[in-house]
Amino acid sequence: MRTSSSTRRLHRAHEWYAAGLSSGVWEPPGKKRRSGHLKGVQMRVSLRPLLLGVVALAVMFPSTLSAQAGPRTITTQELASTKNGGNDWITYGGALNNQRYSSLEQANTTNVSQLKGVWMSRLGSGRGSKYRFEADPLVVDGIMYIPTGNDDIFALDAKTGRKLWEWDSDIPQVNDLICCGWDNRGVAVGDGRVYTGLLDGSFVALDQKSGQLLWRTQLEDYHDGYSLTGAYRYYDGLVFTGISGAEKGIRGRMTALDARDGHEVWRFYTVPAPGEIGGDTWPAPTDPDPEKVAAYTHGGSSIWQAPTIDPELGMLYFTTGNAGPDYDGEMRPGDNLFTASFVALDYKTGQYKWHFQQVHHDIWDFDAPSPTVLFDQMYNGAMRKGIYQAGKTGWVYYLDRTNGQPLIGIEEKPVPQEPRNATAATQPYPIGDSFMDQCPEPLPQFPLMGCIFTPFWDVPVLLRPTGGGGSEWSPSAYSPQTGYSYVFAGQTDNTLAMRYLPFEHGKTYSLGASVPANGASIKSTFTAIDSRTNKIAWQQVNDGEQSYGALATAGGLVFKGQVDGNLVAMDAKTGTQLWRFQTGIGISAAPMTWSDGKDQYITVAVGGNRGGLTTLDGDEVWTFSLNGNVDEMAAPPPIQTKVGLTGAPVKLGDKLAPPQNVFYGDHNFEGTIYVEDYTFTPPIVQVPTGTSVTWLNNGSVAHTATSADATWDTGDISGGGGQVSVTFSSAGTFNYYCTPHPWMIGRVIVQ
Ligand SMILES: [Cu+2]
Repeated sequence: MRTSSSTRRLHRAHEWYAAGLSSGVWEPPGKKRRSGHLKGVQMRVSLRPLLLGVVALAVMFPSTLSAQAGPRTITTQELASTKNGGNDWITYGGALNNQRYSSLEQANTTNVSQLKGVWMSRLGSGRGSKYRFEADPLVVDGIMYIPTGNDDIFALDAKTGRKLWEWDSDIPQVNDLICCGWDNRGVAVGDGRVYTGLLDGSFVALDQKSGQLLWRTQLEDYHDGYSLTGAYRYYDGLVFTGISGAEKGIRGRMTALDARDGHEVWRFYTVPAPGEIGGDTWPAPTDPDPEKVAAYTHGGSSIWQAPTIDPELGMLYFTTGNAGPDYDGEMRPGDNLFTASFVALDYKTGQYKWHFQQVHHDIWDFDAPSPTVLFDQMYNGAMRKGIYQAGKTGWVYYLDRTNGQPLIGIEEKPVPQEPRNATAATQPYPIGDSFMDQCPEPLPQFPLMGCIFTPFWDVPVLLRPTGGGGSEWSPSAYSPQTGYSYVFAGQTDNTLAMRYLPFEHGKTYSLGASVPANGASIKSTFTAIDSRTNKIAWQQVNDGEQSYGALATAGGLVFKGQVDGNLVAMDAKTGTQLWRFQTGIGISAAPMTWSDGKDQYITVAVGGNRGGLTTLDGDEVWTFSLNGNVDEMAAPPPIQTKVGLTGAPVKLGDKLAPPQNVFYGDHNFEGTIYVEDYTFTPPIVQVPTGTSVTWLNNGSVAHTATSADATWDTGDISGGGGQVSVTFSSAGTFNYYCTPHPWMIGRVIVQ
């Protein structure tokens, strides 16, 4: 039985800002009411009658009539016949094909410059640096369903942002086994229920009308490293979910649950056992090394996304994450199916249909987290059923979804070898253009560098792309109007080296080391790739981290939310920017669009935790239309455009969190800063006045820790275990560097 956390509820307040409130009267996020949600909202409205515009007046008589009559039930027939978003947005990505394409065209290239905010609603959930706000909402008959990074589910009146119900997940707040931020990328609806996976490894169904919990199925125990961080799909009486945790020693799978009661109907392991299809791409059971024999049991292959479904072919499609352990291939010689792969299954039975592996024996964290997209296109005079996915490699892979064969051509080519990391002899190279530059810019501290598929072992190699580059989980959009795929990429350099860690149950199982490439530029691309040729139609190169999610419309537009807080609209044919709106907090979610039958609306979740020099807490949902009258907000602090010192300081006793733990596993900071060639770990520490801080040099050459204000200097600390301590007797913030290697930087905050 669930118990409600009353303490946390006290801090939860649904805040709401009506149309007509200009940015001048917008209240800062810190001001929270402690009254009940609905009461607070109604009070706010009645206190501000003069500020309310025409649209806001509708809020005083909330349009809950549809809710009282019961929300419309999404049926399998409607899902099967929906090819793109229309008045409603009934499933993740707008349709089972995940195209993120809407037939709405009221907002178009001629008038999009007039778009303005209609409402902004603060959900009072999922605020804080550990969370991400990455979901696009569903809209059914004017009711919006959206999850937050804490897996709390909200139903909002889509025209006003007013809350109709909230389901509080009450997931455990102490869970350091979630890989990449607390998030939920989108719920599913169908048969009168709302479905979602939770970070604690369970899956739930709620009553679509009331938000009441109907059933809960525990897929796995989160203490074992499993979490559900994806988006979810309902179809034909089944709900489909992947599972994450490849960095924590899990074995990935796709699971189908019965939508009525949550019992498991089938499961498909994305890491096959010996004797199963693909089982021979992992070490054999006869291998003399027991660690290798066991490799498949924690072989990773997370599924980060909602699958796509072709109702006519009866197939379900998804792509998979990296092999476990990341970066260390010596424990798992072989191609390691079905990691970093497309997989097609019979959706009713989970039976294997076909697969296509993007990266053999991945050692670079080149998993495939962006969602698959189904589309139809002419090739050589014939209409073909296609599927594509934008990879972390920086290529789009266009395949025939009936059989997994390339539509344009993908060549296996020999790649550089590193026998100690058991590298694959060849890798697939799609014919056409990559949507990013696949080679790093030189940095003085890294004599070893290389373009895509360059291997590494014990010495850090500067690489592009790596795990954060190419297309991240960011959903692309596909426009049948242009035939273009709109894809995102991080164009950032990173370093990789292998560091062995044995598998330990319930611990980080990611054996690479990543030395910060201080001074490297952080750039990203947004590219229209022509699905007929896999060539670039147009491309933008931007400063800062990649954005997360696109929307294409029949109005000839492409929308994207940016980490700098802007929602932008572009001409889908040319990429010309036609409209921009500053929401005030970074955006890490895909926009979507819907209509009340009269006006077209654009909605986006604004979460803000990415790409900024400071942590921006966000829990806002913004909705726009041509009739809106809410103005832009002030811009947030500038986004980071160079790799350097960022993030929260590590205090005495704190665990070294990723990426600081890449060399040192699950160590705590106890006053010792580890020096390597060429990095300080942790880079930013905070200690009380009077603390003695020790620099321990595990590198091979001498380094120093030299205060930038010349108040202290360790002098040379010899490699191979030399150490020097400095006692900080007065408060201050000390930036320091290594004299012979000035790109090595750190900070000591004394309080
Ligand atoms: Cu140095």
